[in-house]
Amino acid sequence: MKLTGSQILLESLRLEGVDQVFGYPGGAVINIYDDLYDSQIHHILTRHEQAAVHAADGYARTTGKVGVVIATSGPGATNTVTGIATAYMDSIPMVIITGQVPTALIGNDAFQEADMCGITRPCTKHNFLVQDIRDLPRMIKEAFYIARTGRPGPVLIDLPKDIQVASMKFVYPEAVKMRGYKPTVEGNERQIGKAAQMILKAKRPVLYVGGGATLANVTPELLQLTELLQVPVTTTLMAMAAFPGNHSLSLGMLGMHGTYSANMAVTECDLLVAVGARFDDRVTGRIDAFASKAKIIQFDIDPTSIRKNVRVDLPVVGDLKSVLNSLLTQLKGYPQEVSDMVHNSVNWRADISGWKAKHPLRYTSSESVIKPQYVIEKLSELSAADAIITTEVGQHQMWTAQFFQFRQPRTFLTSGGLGTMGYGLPAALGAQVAFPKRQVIDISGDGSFQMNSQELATLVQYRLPVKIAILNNNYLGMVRQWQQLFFNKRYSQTCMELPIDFVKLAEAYGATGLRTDKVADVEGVITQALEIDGPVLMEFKVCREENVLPMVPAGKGIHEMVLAS
Ligand SMILES: Cc1ncc(C[n+]2csc(CCOP(=O)(O)OP(=O)(O)O)c2C)c(N)n1
Repeated sequence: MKLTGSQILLESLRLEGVDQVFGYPGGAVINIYDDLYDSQIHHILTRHEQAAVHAADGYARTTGKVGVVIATSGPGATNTVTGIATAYMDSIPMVIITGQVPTALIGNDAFQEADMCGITRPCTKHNFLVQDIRDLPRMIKEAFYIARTGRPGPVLIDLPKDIQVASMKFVYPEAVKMRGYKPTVEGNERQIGKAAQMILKAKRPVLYVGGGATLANVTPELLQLTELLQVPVTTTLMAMAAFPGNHSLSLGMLGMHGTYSANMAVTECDLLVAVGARFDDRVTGRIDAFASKAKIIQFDIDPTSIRKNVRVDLPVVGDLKSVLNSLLTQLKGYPQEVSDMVHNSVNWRADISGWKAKHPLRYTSSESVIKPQYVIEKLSELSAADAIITTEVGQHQMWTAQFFQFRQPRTFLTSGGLGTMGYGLPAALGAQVAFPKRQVIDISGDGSFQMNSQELATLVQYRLPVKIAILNNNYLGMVRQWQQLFFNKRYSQTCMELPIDFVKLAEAYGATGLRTDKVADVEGVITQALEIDGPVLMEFKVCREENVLPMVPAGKGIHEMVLAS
């Protein structure tokens, strides 16, 4: 039987196991939307294409599946770019389908034409312009394969309108044959053996865990490794939920707003084992001071991430699951050496306990004004163990990383690489679509919330009970903090004085709004919000000039922290 291009697309999505897509229609995808009308695939209509991409991203981060987006040509497609770049920087598997003007008009400045392959080349793992319907099934197959294998990432398929309406006999390829794309799966056993020997000799080791650990689902292996070797673990922002924050060997986050103990441990360690982490500049601070006393082992699926930012003594390229399992097997072959190593690193763990006790994460609490950190502690305390937390970008994001205790993998969704304000609400939407029964909470600043607040409408339309906690300081707080510390308090364009009534805004969309400026009410507001069976916006009027500390000033080593007094 012959199928049209748009039918082929939907049938291929079905064969890839896709039952949920996010998108926004338009002339250049109207045929796809017409076929969607009869299809079993669920579609969520967001209010903005950027939000559709973040929603698919949130869906992908919580489920581990490939998120799928459909947008029309021209402005619809260009609206997806921030979402695509966000997913690209955080290695999130996604397939974005954009409509395109008919092939004969491409390059003619046709109505609603944009060169999406050109525009997204630097922010996609790969992209395809379909110029012949006979290529369509293969390109879709390859797009999903590329998105989910190796280091995952977004793949774009630009689909001209004439190809959506053309038809042919449909056969979906069974296998992918791509020359030049060979995602490494198994790590080299000899290299892993060398890593095991280096680890067994270490006296002051640290595991430095990044977002790759979440993507590879290696929380159980990390727990085994740390418990076998009694090695302390620090995570990046992206990996906060990949290792339980309440574990006695957890150091919390490292880097610019990391804990004192994590930053000191990395500075003083003799062996740093990086697991799916890319040595981002927010993590390393001044490179020459970063782990300068240590040998570095780097485990990563992506060969181009190896030695990109720092010198590495031993690289191991491979899927983290297989690499860590083979490392564990090898280590278990040396029980005496393992126990010697644990014994030899006793003083190291004592040093670390000392650092933790000397400078725990802290803030000055207040009876009269709500401290943002307090709200986050309460959210952490009152929410379910499997609650999914998203954030926007700014101070509230860092306070969430510092004061929320994450207990399970894939429960913390945040834009780590690109740092996209407006990410959290649509990502929460996508997570709630994936898990309708779990608590999903977006922790937001007043500035970031206004970047995609229109998605309140989507929450209400689809009855998605996302809870939003706005820590309202009437400032673009994180920028204000820098202006305070480094620009002599010249608060240029960071004050949002307009008294927006967020409660009324929530109500205008048909959601519930709650507000407080009283410390004593914080707990009650959160409890009430979590009990309400629908979307709720909580506005907490917080201390306006609170700062995120510790902080490593730009250009300093991570041991040169400004600490909370
Ligand atoms: C789309 C986008 N524009 C600008 C920035 C730069 N930026 C980073 S944090 C920040 C302030 C965020 O303010 P708010 O959302 O109110 O959160 P707060 O820092 O007050 O918690 C800005 C403007 C950004 N990260 N993303």
